[in-house]
Amino acid sequence: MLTMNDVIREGHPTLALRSKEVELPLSDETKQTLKEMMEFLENSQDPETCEELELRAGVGLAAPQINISKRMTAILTTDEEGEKLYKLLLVNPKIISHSVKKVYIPGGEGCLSVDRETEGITARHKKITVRAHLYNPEDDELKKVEIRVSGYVAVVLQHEIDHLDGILYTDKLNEFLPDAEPIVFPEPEIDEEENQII
Ligand code: UDB
Ligand code: ZN
Repeated sequence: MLTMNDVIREGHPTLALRSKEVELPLSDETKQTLKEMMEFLENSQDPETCEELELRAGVGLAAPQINISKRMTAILTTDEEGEKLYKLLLVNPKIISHSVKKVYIPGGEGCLSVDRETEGITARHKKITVRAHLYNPEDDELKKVEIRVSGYVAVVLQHEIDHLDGILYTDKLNEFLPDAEPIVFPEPEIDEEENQII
């Protein structure tokens, strides 16, 4: 099981390398790593496991962050509306096209591999199309996919693909981004009667 002890931090040389393409078919060891990466994100988002293992609630993890310099990443997040779930294990992902429009997360990004507070925002393409191999641990199938995402999910994916290229968000901090728009996270609607989120 992966914990925060397995996550290497800013300054570790592996984080600055361009990771290597994963050879296909996937080895059993690589499949195991991919499963563990997703399990880490699931554990980190489970309030009890998160507290017990002292994890940070993660939405994405790239293999180089656990010191494996291979082009693969796990994503576990919803879109900014909280409507669609993205649970993806991607191998050799590549951005094949992107919008001209840019976005940023208003509060700045953060990273499981960065332990300090940072100031500034990071420009990302608003929409991207990614070609990759998608691994499904349930049926042990690997299939070619083209994934088109926008907004928050596109930001997460670009953050992870940057890790595969040895780039941290701290390499791309800006005070202002006049040509980019902030991503809007909708306020959760509160039901006055029950005091519950609809
Ligand atoms: C994260 N998590 O996992 F809006 F429920 C960040 C950390 C660094 C703060 C743990 C995160 O943004 N969680 C989150 C955000 C929400 C709602 C919610 C949980 N990453 C992944 C990472 O470091 N991958 O390498 C940082 C993100 C910042 C922007 C994209 C990835
Ligand atoms: Zn990161």
